Amino acid sequence: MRANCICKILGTEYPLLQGGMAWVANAELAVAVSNGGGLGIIAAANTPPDILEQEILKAKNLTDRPFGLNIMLMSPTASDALELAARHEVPVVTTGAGSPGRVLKRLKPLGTIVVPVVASVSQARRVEKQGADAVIAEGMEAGGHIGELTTMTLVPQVASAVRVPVIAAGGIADGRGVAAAFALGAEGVQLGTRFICCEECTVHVNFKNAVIAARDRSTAVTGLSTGHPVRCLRNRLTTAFEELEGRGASFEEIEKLGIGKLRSAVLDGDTEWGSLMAGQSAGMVNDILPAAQIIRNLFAEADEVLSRISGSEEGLN
Ligand code: TUI
Repeated sequence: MRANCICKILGTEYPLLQGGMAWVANAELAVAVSNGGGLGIIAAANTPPDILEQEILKAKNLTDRPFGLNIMLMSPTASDALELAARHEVPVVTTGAGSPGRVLKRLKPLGTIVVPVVASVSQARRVEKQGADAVIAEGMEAGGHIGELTTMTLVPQVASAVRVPVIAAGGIADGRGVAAAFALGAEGVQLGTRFICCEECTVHVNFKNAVIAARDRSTAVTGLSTGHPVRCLRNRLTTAFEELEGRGASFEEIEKLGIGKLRSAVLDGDTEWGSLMAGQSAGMVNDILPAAQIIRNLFAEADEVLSRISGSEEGLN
């Protein structure tokens, strides 16, 4: 697969971004992905501004290549992250979990590339009007906070609705997924779960092993009743959520159960009660490799797939 317009927009070798995973996507991971030819991303999430600033400076020190910052718009620290992106001239900003109007207003005049995650056609249309450089259409196969539509249905509908380039996310972990995303009209891909299992990712080894052990039906979506659906690997925490939601517990009681659980999964390796946010593609992740090798393999395999299905002597008919 050749460099394309996404590579030009992002300044990368491959049309690939790493997902902005809260607690997981730190400078180490972002640098590994950027040095491997993709766009590494630091997740601002709820990180205190002084610590986030150190991560940005660390990434600047460790790579000459572009990297990005993901701003989670529901976070109380989103405004601080926005100001840090402006002050440190972070080349690319992705946004998630909300409407990125103020991010676009603040950063577009500075020349920052802004790429919002969208979960519907109407959100894609709106951010295009507001000046987004591209959109990431994320299907509900993804891990963490998700929308309703699948990648298979969302990506082509978004691609038909907007003129800006579309990047597909959700459910992609190998070259077959990359090829499929391009077939659906995407010009780039974003992967999160696959990069949890790269050598440079600093999450607790128990979390990595849980992703590797995951099979096709190992994830569950909780929080549908509170309007905050989140996909995680099944464990005692997701069972407890299901039990609370099943008996119609209050919003507060359900939300309270999740507090601090992502941190305990990522830092302490608590696979029983921690929030193991991961996508359905966990079932396809079977090894831990350097980020650069993951990226090379993805695009080599995508090329093989595309030539197999387009160039075979039998053809498709
Ligand atoms: O944001 C994500 N995934 C996330 S954020 C996160 S942090 C968290 N921690 C604890 C509990 C809950 C979350 C974990 N995973 N993905 C991007 C994404 N954005 N998915 C869906 C959306 C989205 C939703 C609504 C994008 C735009 C949107 O717009 C609303 C509006 O008003 O337009």
